[in-house]
Amino acid sequence: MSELRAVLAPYVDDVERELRRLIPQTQGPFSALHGMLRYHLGWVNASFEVENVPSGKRVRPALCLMAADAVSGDWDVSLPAAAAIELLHEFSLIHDDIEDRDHERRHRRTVWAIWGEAQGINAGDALFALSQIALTGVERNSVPAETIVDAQRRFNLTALRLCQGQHLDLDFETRDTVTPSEYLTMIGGKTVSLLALAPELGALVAGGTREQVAACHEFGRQLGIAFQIQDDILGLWGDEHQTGKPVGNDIRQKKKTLPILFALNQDSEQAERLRDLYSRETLTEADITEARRLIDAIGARDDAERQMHDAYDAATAALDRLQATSTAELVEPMRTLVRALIQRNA
Ligand code: GRG
Repeated sequence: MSELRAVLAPYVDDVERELRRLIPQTQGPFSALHGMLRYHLGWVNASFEVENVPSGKRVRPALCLMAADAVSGDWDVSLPAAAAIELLHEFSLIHDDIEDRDHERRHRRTVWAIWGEAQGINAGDALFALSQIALTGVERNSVPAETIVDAQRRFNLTALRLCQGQHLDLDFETRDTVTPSEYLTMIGGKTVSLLALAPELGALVAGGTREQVAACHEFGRQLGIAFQIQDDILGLWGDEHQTGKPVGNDIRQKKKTLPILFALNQDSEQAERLRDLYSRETLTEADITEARRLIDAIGARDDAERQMHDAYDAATAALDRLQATSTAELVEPMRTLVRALIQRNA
């Protein structure tokens, strides 16, 4: 992951500065609420003392700034949009942790696990409100009013898509059968929509043309598809020392990821055996080893890798379209990001 962090590093300090301006440490009746938000962002510990812990990678705000730079040679103008996007992402993680009853995120206890569900929901809502306020900050950079309204519409449409994706994901948990196509619709909302919005909004606010904004959206969309499928591949065949997750964990938890769904939906004896294993209440280590072998033998890994590479290729093609009206030098960071993501093993 460190290579990816290196690609994102040039943007991270500016993003952090903007985020810290939006969520300052305060005294008085609301200091604990701000403390919860600052805890989630990785700036303080649960006692609200300053502590440097691994925060999110800040992929989305970096993408926003890369796209702004690509169309205008200046990413400063889109900084409020980059912060807004990160806050929307961070808010969705707080609520996601509550909905999934997850006690840990980024190797730390989740907000709701420390302060309870009601305060967790409220802290998430505060971040959502702050994300909207953050976006209006582009006003100080003389962005035209109609562009701000357009940006707000795209921002909230994306928030809606996140809810739609989350709705499907929650629904899938209670269903016996889900098709790969349904899965791709779900990730289109839950993961891909925000990764598509990030460069789209960066380009829009920086004054990009309609074609440039569309190329940036498509770049982020394809990158998001590839990113999620790669996660699914790493979840099954990644090196546990690199991913930090035990081999076979996705199967143990009976997750419905793309390769697993591909295998479960085949019409063969091997798929029948896999469906039988997946219908069990709990899976033994031997069951997990057998399930992994079956998923591979059915061709699910090849299928997922093909779809991942197709998406990375489509992301690169979108960059070629962007470069037609920009310069190679300004588009290069986005190409470097694609290369770093393809090589990631965690
Ligand atoms: C927008 C009103 C509104 C509600 C949100 C809870 C919810 C509805 C949606 C869930 C969205 C969600 C949690 C998607 C997961 C996306 C994902 C791939 C997260 C991991 O992204 P990374 O790897 O994480 O960039 P870091 O930790 O680096 O930030």
